[in-house]
Amino acid sequence: MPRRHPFALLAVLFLPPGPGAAQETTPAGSGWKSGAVCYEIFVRSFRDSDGDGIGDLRGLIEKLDYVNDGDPATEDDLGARCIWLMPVAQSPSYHGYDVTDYYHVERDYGTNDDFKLLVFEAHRRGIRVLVDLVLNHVSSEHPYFQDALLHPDSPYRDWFVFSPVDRQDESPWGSRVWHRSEVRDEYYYGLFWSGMPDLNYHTPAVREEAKRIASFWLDEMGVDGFRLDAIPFLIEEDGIVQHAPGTHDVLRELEAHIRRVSPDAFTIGEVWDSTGAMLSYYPDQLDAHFAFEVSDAILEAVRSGSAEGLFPPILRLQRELPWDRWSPFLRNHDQTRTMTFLGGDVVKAKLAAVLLLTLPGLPFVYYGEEIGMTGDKPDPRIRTPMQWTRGPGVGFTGGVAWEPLQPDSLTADVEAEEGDPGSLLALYRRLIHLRADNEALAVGELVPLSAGTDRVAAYLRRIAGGGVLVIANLGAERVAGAMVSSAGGALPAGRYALRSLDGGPSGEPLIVDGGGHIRPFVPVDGLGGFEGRMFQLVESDP
Ligand SMILES: [Ca+2]
Ligand SMILES: [Ca+2]
Ligand SMILES: [Ca+2]
Repeated sequence: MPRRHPFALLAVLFLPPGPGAAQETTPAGSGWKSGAVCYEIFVRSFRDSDGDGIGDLRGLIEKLDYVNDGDPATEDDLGARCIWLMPVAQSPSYHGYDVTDYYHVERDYGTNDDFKLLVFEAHRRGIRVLVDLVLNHVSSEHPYFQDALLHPDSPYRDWFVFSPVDRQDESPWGSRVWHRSEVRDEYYYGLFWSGMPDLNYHTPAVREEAKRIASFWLDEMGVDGFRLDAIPFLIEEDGIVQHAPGTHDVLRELEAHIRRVSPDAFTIGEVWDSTGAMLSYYPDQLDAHFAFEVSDAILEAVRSGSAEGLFPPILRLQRELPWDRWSPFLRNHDQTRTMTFLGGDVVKAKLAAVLLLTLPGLPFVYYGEEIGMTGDKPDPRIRTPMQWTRGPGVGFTGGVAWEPLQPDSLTADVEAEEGDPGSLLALYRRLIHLRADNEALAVGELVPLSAGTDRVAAYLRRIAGGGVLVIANLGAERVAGAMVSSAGGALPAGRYALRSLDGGPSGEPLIVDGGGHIRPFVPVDGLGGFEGRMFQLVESDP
């Protein structure tokens, strides 16, 4: 369904044709997900266009060519096909997860027209735009909550949950959820903190408002979908505060509404929990969810040097869900950054990228991970300004950055890594473009192989007629001659050449017997510490 962008006509009239103008003016169909990688951006920290030290939408537009220049022939961009913007609606906090006005862009970031221009410029490059939708709660400064707090006869009283007594309940992580009103002798429910009163989704008007907000961003602002925050907590019922049956009903209702408004929209939810808990949100609610267990499994494999726990969570998702309904990632805006988690070892960070971008799912990359930015809690320190160049404002701002830069801004930045084919950034770019163009990496089935040792991860991404073989040394020590083999039914019988996909030498040919077993073979003489190799299987004559 074509969407009208009020800004689009103006932009067509007055802007020079962009790099992607000939390619696609509006992203088409759901086929975009095949081979796609999405990029999570914190607008406040990405690029400041006016020198006030705060990243903004105009700044993000300036950097869209970095994300994807819209030209499939160039590979000096990241090549992401979608961006998830952390909250962009008005909010009193730096992070934006407590909204005061769902219908206006945060002043620090720009105007609604700036946002529409961003969407136009993103679409011109084939980039889809997802925005964070925070529906569990509002800011305690939201006018509706203020009205409900001040006036017992407010029409918004039942949009929130009040109690005449302190009910002493605790959140699943042990914090107080009832907060004393400063206005009257009563308490209100706010799962995360007193500044974020929960909306009451038992109230039909609240559910209608959530739909109106979704419609506004889809129709008026032109977005391609949403990342939905903290969805397990939407409804409280019978003392259940997460994964309550009513929460699933609310999501079904909301998703059906989004489908009606925009059939091609993509929705992905945050269920920061076990895979089992996450699977309760299928098949008929949001499109996809972040696979936290997969994230942990990849990083743990790299950190521990053992493949033992790597495949089970991925195989479970593969059994239960289509590949485009779950998203692996390394770290997000709530977690210690990958480089810090891996002890500052860039070789390990490279291996983690190889695993993330050669395993199944629809992967997400948090901004800055691709240049190896560091960062640990508290939260503002894992959301620091993007490091574009060397120098005082690191190309992020001409003023003073809203949050002090990381110490590693002296050593890790886009400009320096762009000039180095051996950099982490160069690797991310190669892997993302490779995934975009390689059917097996995009949609192939994961088939774990035996490598005779947990220190080596070996797997196929199988498609009809072959696929891709990945072999990775998870340890620091060189591994010589890892012997790879498989159970039956791995591949059709035959002989396959191993054509390198990573610029390294070809591998030894692979032979599959009549039972589909890969006969034990040594694909490469040796693998350096934390080295991963990728090969295209090419069926050849015996
Ligand atoms: Ca600014
Ligand atoms: Ca390109
Ligand atoms: Ca709630």
